[in-house]
Amino acid sequence: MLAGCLFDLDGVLVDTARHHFVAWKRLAEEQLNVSFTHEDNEALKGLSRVESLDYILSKSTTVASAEQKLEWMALKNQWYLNAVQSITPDDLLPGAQALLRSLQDANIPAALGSASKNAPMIIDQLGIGKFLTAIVDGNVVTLSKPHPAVFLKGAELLGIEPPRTVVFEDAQSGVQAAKEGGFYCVGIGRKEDLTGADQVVPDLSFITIEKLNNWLNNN
Ligand code: B16
Ligand code: MG
Repeated sequence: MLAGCLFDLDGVLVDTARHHFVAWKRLAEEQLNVSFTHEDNEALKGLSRVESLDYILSKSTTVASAEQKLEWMALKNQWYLNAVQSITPDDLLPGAQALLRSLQDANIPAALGSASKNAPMIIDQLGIGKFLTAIVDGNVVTLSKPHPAVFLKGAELLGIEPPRTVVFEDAQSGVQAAKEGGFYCVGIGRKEDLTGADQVVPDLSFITIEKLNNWLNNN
């Protein structure tokens, strides 16, 4: 039986990826004079802020001091925060609210497992804090995906075991983290982008508790 669920934030519950994209692209082009494509953005999904900046720097010849890197990260984050301040519950991705509600009604605990340091603010704006027993984010865990720390901490806080816990992830690094931690992983997106996921669905509207139990029982 399903013990609990761990949700990635960006790309699973809400689409903030496009705002990360616009802000990183602006930083890359305006400050570092390098291009930033949709493929680059795909590679950054699930990575921490500093890992994302390091990825962009690796495309340029710029050698940056630690101080300069902090300045660029603050600048990118300010642009990102300006963009996400208008997020409301209407921005929840398909099926997110219904699944969170049905888990709560069935007394199955849910937690957040995100790399984002902005997660608490976004959760507040989405109005879904009431459905989450724990929030594990980039402020709580420093080892980022594909390390399983963020999900292991979530399971620990919920008091549940990985094999009967389902992780929902949209990033390859997140799928790797989930499988490394021994979780059942449902990928959100396209099969070809999510190697190693136990199942892949387009969004959370394809998920019911009954379906999760069937998958776990046949695993
Ligand atoms: P922040 P997730 C991740 O969120 C994003 O996928 C990734 O693109 C971003 O760089 C990372 O959070 C850090 O975000 O700059 O807000 O701390 O997918 O793990 O929910
Ligand atoms: Mg994500």
